[in-house]
Amino acid sequence: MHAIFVVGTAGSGKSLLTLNLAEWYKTKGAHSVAVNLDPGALNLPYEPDVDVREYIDLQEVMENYSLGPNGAMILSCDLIATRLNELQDEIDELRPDYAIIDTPGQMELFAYRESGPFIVKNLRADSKAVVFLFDGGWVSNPVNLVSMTLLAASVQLRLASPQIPVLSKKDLVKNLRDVIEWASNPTALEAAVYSSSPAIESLLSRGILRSLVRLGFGYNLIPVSSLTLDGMLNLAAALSRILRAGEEVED
Ligand SMILES: Nc1nc2c(ncn2[C@@H]2O[C@H](COP(=O)(O)OP(=O)(O)OP(=O)(O)O)[C@@H](O)[C@H]2O)c(=O)[nH]1
Ligand SMILES: [Mg+2]
Repeated sequence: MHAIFVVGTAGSGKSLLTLNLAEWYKTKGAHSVAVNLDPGALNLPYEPDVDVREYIDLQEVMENYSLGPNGAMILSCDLIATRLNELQDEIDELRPDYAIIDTPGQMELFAYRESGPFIVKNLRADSKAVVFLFDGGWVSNPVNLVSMTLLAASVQLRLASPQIPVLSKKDLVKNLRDVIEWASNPTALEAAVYSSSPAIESLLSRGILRSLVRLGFGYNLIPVSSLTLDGMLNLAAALSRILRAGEEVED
């Protein structure tokens, strides 16, 4: 079984992409399952085959621990790790080729606390990949793209698994060529930041941009639209390369 974790900031398109990836593999004749790891999910665009909400009920966590909605969400995300065995058993019983795993809406509760790294590390699979979404509705501005680039790098550090950077909501991005170029070429990104925000003068901003250039730090974004399905083929090809390589390493 290959495990694909779909990670990204709130509203970046994780759940819809989970649905599309699961459907994509099904149409290719593979057996895929959609796993919901978001205890706070209210309306999912797919029917999860495995659902963390069967084990962790946000309302119950609020009542049992006398917490407000934010505290309950933090604790619920922490509790995901305690249910790994049950989730693993459920997934294994379905004997999928691919498990597409939709992660909590508030990414920081997954990636920056303990449960996300624990689940990614300890879920048993032949190979694993993380799909990190750069929200296409947000990164068309170069300053926003800089912060998303830093976020992607820090999430990669936290989850310590091969990461595929995806530009979500491709259909909404008017300056697609620019965004792709900026993301992969830090010198171009630096120039775009200065031309769009000449007032960026703080030493920190300059230092961050200089560091990206010095490190040659960039991402080859794969643009994908979950509405038109444009880009799914490229994403599936990138996943296949990473998952196959992961399998060889584990052999
Ligand atoms: N135009 C467009 N809208 C999209 C695309 N993908 C997702 N959306 C919309 O973006 C919103 C959020 O999508 P979700 O798939 O729920 O995103 P999410 O990351 O799971 O959201 P949370 O779990 O709430 O953080 C919804 O209104 C989707 O219809 C896309 O490719 N194109
Ligand atoms: Mg979601």
